[in-house]
Amino acid sequence: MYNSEHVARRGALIVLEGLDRCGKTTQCGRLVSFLEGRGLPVEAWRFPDRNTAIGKMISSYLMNNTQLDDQTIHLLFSANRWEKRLLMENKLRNGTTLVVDRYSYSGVSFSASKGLDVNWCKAPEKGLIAPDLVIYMDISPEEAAKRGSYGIERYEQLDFQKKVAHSYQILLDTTWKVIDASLSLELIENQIQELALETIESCPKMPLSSLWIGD
Ligand code: Z5A
Ligand code: MG
Repeated sequence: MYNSEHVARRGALIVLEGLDRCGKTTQCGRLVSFLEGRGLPVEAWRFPDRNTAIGKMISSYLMNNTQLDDQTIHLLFSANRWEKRLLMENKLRNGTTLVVDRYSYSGVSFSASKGLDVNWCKAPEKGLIAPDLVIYMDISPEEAAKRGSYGIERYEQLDFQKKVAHSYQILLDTTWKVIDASLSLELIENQIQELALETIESCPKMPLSSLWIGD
């Protein structure tokens, strides 16, 4: 027989966002290791998830091997999140915290930077699970570009990254936690750990909610 003490606490949905090379993947890895070290159930996730059939189409597009119009690739990125929504929900409800490298905000920012309407871009994201914590790793496009030459993937160009930086500012709201991503790895890591622990502690009191419903 379960009583309330035995009901699993839900996990937190923690999302890291920011420009190319701001350090998202590095910090997601460090945060997951830190939380595992504390004995907390946690998994590292990333979007796009290039392992699915849709993810493979996205990957091919990013590597400039296939051409798609802007609307089509936008909807594929969104579908790539939708195909994972139920699994995410189950994991969160079972108490696993998910640390996610890019989410819907990347989807809208990148597509809006190509000139698509922001509200059109948001529409297919509505109803995905709303994050409990969005950390925006703030760095100028010029500073990020100094972190080694850009690779061969689409979007890895300074001019485009400047537009993406502008698009993120349109989405940014007061719930986001903005971190100076030009600081040292350790200083950033400490701030992220603190924010994550606070969120994991407080989020079980809040029900899971949906992204951008009512916008
Ligand atoms: N995209 C989209 O259009 N629509 C969508 O819905 C989604 C994505 C989800 C693939 O993303 C592309 O898809 C992406 C957006 C678009 N295109 N772009 N640009 P991705 O996530 O696969 O991209 P990535 O290859 O992982 O790169 P990244 O995410 O842009 O980089 P990062 O993860 O932020 O940075 P990092 O790999 O952790 O670090 C970069 C380098 O900087 C590395 O050498 C680190 O050692 C160094 N680094 C990190 N932190 C620091 C600090 N604090 N100081 C100094 N050096 C540092
Ligand atoms: Mg990355």
